[in-house]
Amino acid sequence: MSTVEYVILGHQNPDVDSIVSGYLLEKYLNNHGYCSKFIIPDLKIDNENLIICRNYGLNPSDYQGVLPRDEDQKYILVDHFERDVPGVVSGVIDHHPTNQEFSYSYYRNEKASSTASMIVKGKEDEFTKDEICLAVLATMVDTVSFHSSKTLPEDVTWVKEMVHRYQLPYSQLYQEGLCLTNVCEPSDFLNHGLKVYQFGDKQIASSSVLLLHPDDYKEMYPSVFSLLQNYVSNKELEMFALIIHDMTSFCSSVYYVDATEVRKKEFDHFISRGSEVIPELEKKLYIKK
Ligand SMILES: [Mn+2]
Repeated sequence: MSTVEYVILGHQNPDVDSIVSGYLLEKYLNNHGYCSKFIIPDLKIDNENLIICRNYGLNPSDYQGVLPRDEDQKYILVDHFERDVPGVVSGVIDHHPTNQEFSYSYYRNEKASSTASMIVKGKEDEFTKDEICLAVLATMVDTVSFHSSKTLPEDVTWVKEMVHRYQLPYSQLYQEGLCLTNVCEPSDFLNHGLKVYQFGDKQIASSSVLLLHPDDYKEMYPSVFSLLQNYVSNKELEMFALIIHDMTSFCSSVYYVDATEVRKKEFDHFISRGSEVIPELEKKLYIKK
């Protein structure tokens, strides 16, 4: 039997917010008398996310491990609200509001700039300066330094307050938040920020890249699209959404790829995958059914 009361999980292919949230929630719960353990079951953690976390004193590799096999094991999901686990999901802390209803014992899913800020905000005194810096870092990265439409004004105010109170290196954190993608080959477009979403019996996948000048990569696009179409067929997906953010104009393009065609849609702002692209696709999938 497992001795851990709660296993904390970030989403698959965890980003900075998932990693930081898992780490901070473990600390918080254990300081409050629970026995919780943050585990990253992914065999591989995205290199950019590894580097950025390590630069701020958190080594994600320390949390990689195998999930307990106990079918009574309780799980808390951070930064996502749904997941197949070898036990029971009993809690969720997330910032991807959905209309779906769940029967988890604890469910908190609200509009927020990051899950990490939800965990820390209002409880700052329970965290160290370094931990607060990590929560600010996760917020900068998740909102692309406040350029994402999911940025909440009150979270900008909160970050400014934390920077002031704890003398955090704001311009450095701002740069980190822009997270330009290092694209060298077509597969980088497929793999960067790759996430798979399950809606009923249908699956869609999505990736996103952040480029200073997307037009510089135009020659690579035909091979990128054929790669994505192969991926859609092989994985039997309904759709793949490739999101390209232009980090000069802060506009985005989405390429909707299915087995037969590629459609492009341009947006006049920096779109959020979690609160714009995916919900729109989810609606379409349900209408189709
Ligand atoms: Mn997040």
